[in-house]
Amino acid sequence: MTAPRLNTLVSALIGLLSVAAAVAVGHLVAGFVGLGASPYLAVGNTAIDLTPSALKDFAVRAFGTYDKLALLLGMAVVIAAFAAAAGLVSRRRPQPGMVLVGALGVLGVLAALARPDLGQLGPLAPVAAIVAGVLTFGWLHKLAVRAAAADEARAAADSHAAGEAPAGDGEAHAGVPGLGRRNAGRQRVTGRERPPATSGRRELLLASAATAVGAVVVGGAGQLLGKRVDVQASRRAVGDITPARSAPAIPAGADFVQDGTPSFITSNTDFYRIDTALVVPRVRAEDWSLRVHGMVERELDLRYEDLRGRELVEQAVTLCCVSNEVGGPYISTARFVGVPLRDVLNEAGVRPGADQLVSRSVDGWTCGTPTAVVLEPDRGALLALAMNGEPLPAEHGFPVRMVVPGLYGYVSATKWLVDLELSTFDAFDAYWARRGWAKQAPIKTMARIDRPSGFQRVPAGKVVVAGIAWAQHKGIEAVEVRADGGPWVRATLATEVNVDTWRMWRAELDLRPGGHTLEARATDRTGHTQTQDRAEPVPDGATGWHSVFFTVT
Ligand SMILES: Nc1nc2c(c(=O)[nH]1)N[C@H]1C(S)=C(S)[C@@H](COP(=O)(O)O)O[C@H]1N2
Ligand SMILES: [Mo]
Repeated sequence: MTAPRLNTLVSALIGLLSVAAAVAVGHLVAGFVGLGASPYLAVGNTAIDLTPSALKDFAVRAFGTYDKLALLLGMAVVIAAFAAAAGLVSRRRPQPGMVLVGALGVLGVLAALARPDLGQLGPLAPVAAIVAGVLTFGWLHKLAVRAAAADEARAAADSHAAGEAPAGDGEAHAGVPGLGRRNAGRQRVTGRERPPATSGRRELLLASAATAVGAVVVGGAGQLLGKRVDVQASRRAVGDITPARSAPAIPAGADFVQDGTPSFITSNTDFYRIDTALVVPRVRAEDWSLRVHGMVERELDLRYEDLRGRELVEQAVTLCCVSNEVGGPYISTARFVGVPLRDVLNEAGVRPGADQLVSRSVDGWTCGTPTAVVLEPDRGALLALAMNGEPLPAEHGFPVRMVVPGLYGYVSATKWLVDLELSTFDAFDAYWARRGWAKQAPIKTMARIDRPSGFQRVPAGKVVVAGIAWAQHKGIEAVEVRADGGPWVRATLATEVNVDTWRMWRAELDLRPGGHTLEARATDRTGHTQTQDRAEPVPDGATGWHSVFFTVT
């Protein structure tokens, strides 16, 4: 007797459930060896690293800081489709589906091997996933075939008995629509020779439900285990980090919030976040250490308490991301507390020629900063421990990150920092340099219009225009605005806090009812006025004047 053909719903479901079991078991094992080893997350992280910059820019543009959620959901859809397909090509024999499910798991193994932060145990998680996925597939498939065969036998028995038994509903289908192969006609009341009506289906249904529930429980357990490294407890244990030298209080008049600018200090929850980490790295302060090595006189190995015991300084700094379009949102300001990075490098003794400081995060991300900039006495480069009066939030690099005023984040602001290597620009390309971004990336002088917003309708009369401007480490000299290509009007600048932070501005314009295009441009303290020429963020930051179209009614 040939094996029965499973119906589409059952076969697709077998594929989906086995992949769910695989992902869950992978996640459970990852709970022990590091959540990044979870096949789903490892594949996602590797996808991030392999994604061409252009696509990544698109993702950031389209989804903003939800780009990671978009990736995870997109992957879920693709994997689910693949899983269903694996089931559908196995309507008679389980082997094709088992091979496909195994192949999917191999992707996880490759991804785990490619992750720099997982160590040797990393591939265990996807290997366990493969075993779970393939076994589940074989098991469910066997049960489904048995159920379908029982159905067929029953149908045969029914047609055999047709005409003898009175028509009736019996326990037909047992409330399990779609499971097993549907019989052509209505079920008939059973004859003595008939095989047990629904035991095959019931077994399959139970097994499927058990697999689904098991996947949720097992996956959830992995998630809990993975988070047993309690970063929040470590942050609480760290407590208050008080600087020996506090930054001056932010003066009144440092922003024009009432006119539509952001507040001068960005709260930690509102602070923009950009990084390649799909799971926020979890490093406890008590486990943390920083190795300083490479072209140095003496290697250093610093613990968190070593840094904490030093003279800590506090500075307000505006960070911004090179991937900002003109007028973009990835810019924020915080008060950072930390150790002057210059002091640490001087203790290690930088050898001549080491023009690049390579910093590395616990998840393997790398960043190259000009050594000369970090060593400038008044640059204010920091190994930061705290942000706005609390230990760094996990998303912003707890326990220690770099902050270098005046340079875009990708060449200066390494989060979850664990390694500093003195090297050269010739010898090493950091993460984004390898992907076509410039090795040198000082922040470009820029103005952004925050109010009115694009296509806003504002009442006639004096129109208040407000925004931000930045030229970190140079300082803003002037901001000008104009409407419809008319004469430039000098904006009023808010109180300056320091040259490393943004500067708010406002102006009032008399505008007739109708549509208007506003433009703004900033001039920094070196006398440089930002260029009108439009350039994309790649390779070293967007240029051009921000413009906003709006309507006066
Ligand atoms: N470990 C790590 N650090 C990183 C990154 C990253 O991907 N990984 N991204 C950098 C980039 S591109 C920017 S703009 C800043 C953003 O810092 P924030 O998320 O605290 O705002 O972090 C930098 N530090
Ligand atoms: Mo960035």
